Amino acid sequence: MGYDLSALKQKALLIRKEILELTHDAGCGHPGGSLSAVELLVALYDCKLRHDPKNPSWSDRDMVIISKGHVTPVVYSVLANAGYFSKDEYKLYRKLGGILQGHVTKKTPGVEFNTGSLGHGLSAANGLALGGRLLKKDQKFYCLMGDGEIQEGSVWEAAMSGAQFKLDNVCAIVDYNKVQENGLTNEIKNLEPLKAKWESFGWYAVEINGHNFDEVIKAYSDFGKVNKGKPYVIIANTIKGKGVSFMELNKSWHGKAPNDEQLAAAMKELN
Ligand SMILES: Cc1ncc(C[n+]2csc(CCOP(=O)(O)OP(=O)(O)O)c2C)c(N)n1
Repeated sequence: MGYDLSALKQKALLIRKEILELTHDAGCGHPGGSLSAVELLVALYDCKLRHDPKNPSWSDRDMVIISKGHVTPVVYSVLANAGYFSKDEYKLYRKLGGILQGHVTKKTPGVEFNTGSLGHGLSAANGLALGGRLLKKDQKFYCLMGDGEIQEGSVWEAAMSGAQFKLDNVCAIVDYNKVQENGLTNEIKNLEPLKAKWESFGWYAVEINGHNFDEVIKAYSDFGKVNKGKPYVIIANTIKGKGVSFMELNKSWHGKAPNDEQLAAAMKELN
């Protein structure tokens, strides 16, 4: 899979700035878990996904389910930069009547499934993947989840189903940023040993640094090649709030917007 690393890094920087601007301008939103997922989504949309932003309902497209549906700043920025809709829509982010709601909905071109209530996306991805198989389509189905989210039992029911039905067209991505809404994930409900846990549920698991484009792209590139008969999970070690020092690993930036001064400080740091 050929790619231009410096262009990807530039894109990631732009997305980080837009995450901060979107939340600042709306006065609310979720910057922490958006900043941790930047490289995961940029690499997916730019290097791996079979999609057509001008024709979001193309019947042969790969599908991405954003199961951690609160991270709309990163999702909307990635989709707008891919060409799904105009950045003019940013003005109506989190406003009634706009297409960019606070949690992902199918009002937004490029969004496949409404979420916000955590723990449902993997089941949706499984169902879509079974449908794709029945229709004999060569589609792939991705599902982005948070580490706090996967403490939910419904995720592990879906994990069992994925293995039972041998859904090797499903790729789960765990944004393992170590922090959930109220504290450190492994202090609230320890996930370790996480890779072994997915493997014991019958998945092909890889663990990577989710901010390193080379590792992220290699993980996507291996999906579909190495996991015959098994669903595939990428456990991506990331940092909540990545790129803005005062937000990094700080639970208070889970769901809070930067004010004018904080935005200026964050932009200065990113620049
Ligand atoms: C079923 C459900 N319970 C609780 C919430 C409230 N909630 C929103 S985000 C969040 C924390 C999620 O943590 P994590 O999955 O680690 O997300 P990230 O750190 O990647 O933002 C919680 C508890 C919810 N949206 N859905």
